[in-house]
Amino acid sequence: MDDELVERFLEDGFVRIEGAFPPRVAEDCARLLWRETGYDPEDPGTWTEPVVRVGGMAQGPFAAAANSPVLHEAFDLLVGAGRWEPRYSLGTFPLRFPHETEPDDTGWHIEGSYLPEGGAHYFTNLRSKDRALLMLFLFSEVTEADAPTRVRVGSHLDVPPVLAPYGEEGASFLELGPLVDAASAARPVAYVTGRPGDVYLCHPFLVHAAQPHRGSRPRFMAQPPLCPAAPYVLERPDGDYSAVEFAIRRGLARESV
Ligand SMILES: O=C(O)CCC(=O)C(=O)O
Repeated sequence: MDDELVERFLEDGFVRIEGAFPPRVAEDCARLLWRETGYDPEDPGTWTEPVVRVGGMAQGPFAAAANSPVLHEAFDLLVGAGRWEPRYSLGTFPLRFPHETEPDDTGWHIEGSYLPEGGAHYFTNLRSKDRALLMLFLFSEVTEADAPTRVRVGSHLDVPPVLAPYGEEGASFLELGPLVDAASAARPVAYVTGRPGDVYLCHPFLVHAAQPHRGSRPRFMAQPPLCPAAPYVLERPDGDYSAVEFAIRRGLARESV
């Protein structure tokens, strides 16, 4: 099972952990998130914006969601034991509401991970500085009708050659967006669907995009990073690469498939 999870992650760039945290915890989180929106869950007339972005949330249920034994085990498998930082808050939350208005944040991209000194936008570099994983936590039932995040399957392998020329300095997610979009355009698309309590663990370079919500049920999700305890290393004399590092090397054709 562990080998299968790692293989799927290497190939697809993500794995879905079903029931990664209890549905009761997801319900508690959703209740706290509704409170942040100021909207009435029972009255769609109050859902005035297509997207409400909620920042960090550190109440107990969010810390519980991020620290289940099954998630910790998966972090060890994908990032390496002792190489990630536990997190006790979650965020940000792009909460999507059924709406006629087109949201302005549906482009294909990878996440920015760190703010360079004096910079205005988040950057990413080939070592994925400051981001061990991209994680997608579901707090509502998400079907294809509920504006699931779109992901390009295997696109994490297209991104290392795009990042390599930028070296250690990296580039902003704004600059990288069109480049990673073009590099991964031929990949098949999958949808981040599932039940409250499911978590998708994604390679930091997985190309993904939001979409407008034309359904009826608000979609509640968090997309926090897992932060590294030690920087990723792409040349290890002992060959002890994590799955994330191994995939970056594979994208650079330093590892055979
Ligand atoms: O809301 C979504 O489905 C994805 C949002 C996203 O990728 C982002 O805000 O960076």
